[in-house]
Amino acid sequence: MSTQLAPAHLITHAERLMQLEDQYGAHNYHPLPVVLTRGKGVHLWDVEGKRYVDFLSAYSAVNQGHCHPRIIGALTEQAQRLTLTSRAFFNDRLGAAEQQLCELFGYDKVLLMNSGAEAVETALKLARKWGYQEKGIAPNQALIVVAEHNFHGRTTGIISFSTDADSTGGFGPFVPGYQVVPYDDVEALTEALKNPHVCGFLVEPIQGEAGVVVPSAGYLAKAAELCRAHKVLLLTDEIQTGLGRTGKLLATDYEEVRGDILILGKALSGGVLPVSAVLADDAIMLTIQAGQHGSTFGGNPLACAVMQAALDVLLEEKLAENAFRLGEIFREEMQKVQAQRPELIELVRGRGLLNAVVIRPTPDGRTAWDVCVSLMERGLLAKPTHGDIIRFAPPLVITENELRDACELIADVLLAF
Ligand code: IF1
Repeated sequence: MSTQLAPAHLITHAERLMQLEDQYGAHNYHPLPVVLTRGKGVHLWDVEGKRYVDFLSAYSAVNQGHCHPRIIGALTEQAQRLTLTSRAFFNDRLGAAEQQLCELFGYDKVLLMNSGAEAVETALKLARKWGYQEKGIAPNQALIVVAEHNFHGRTTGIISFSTDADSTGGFGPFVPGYQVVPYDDVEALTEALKNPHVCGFLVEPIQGEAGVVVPSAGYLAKAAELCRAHKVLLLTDEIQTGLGRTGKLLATDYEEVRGDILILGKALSGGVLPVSAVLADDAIMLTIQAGQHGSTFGGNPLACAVMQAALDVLLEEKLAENAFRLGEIFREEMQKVQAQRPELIELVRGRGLLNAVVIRPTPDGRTAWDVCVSLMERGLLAKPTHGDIIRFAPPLVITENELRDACELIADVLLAF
């Protein structure tokens, strides 16, 4: 049943645009009431011309900043030449892009997909194929271990192992073959991996959606050691934590851990179009042969051109190093605020420029959402997750001055709360 749109002259342009989304768009999100029209670097502008500093970065897809000239240049140049051939034929962009990815991350091969969920699904299929062909697991008996409070995407296959009611409610029946263990729990993981049917352990090095949950030091290294000991593949989902976001090229670099299957997405294209990638060595990647997996747009020339530019920007502008340094300043500034308002701020956590502030509900019931509305009114965009957690993740191109100004703004809002 569609609601009548209010007469245009009675509402603002922004309200009209929000109404259109409400009337004609699915209600699968609850956006903050801001209508954006332009982005550049760390800044976004709304339709009234107000400027904001972006502290969400489209969930870490815009690490390189909005509309980076190098990436947009690559997009527009390639768009005039060739956008899509399908993999039925070769093209002059894919091989070089694959080489750049494999050499940068140190893997034999890469399989390019589009969305993060597609890359996760690809990684799961690879782990199972390897489990049957190389580990000798009986047909259709392969198990993949996952962590509680995981987030790996929204397909029915991936939500089959989600522990989040919103992600799973009403979408059954689910795909079998998964076992959930508590995150950051070595004993539980040790027990689970003893099962000879287990072919893989899929894990986020830092749990993003769960609220930027950083595991104990050594957890990832121990998990990798347990996987090796039990001939289980370690699948590292770096779709959100990778590509400089946590202050290293990959979040697993903090523990010198190398996933047997590395999953990338989001900032792989600098937020310009969907590009995702699954990297693995030959023994794993070659278990999939011609005709056994694919995607119409996977590895298209336009995506390859954009991805190569996005990676160049990441490395040449030293975005991981910037994230590492500025992340320390951010947490230090937020911890000062926490010291002044311990009754409001439960904790501050994160790595690099992937951080979260956990808010306690105020006596009058205000929550992280209300803090985000106040931040928006002051010109900073951030999004709450799970009610009481605010994720702060600006583009990695942010300068120290811009970061310090943002910390001041956030402190003002929190201290006034
Ligand atoms: C939403 C947040 C959620 C991801 C990890 C795979 C994917 C994601 C670690 C799938 C995607 C996005 C999806 C978006 C909100 C955002 C998100 F954590 F980043 F905030 F949901 F948890 N692995 N994360 O974070 O990639 O298919 O979306 O390209 O679905 O609401 P995708």
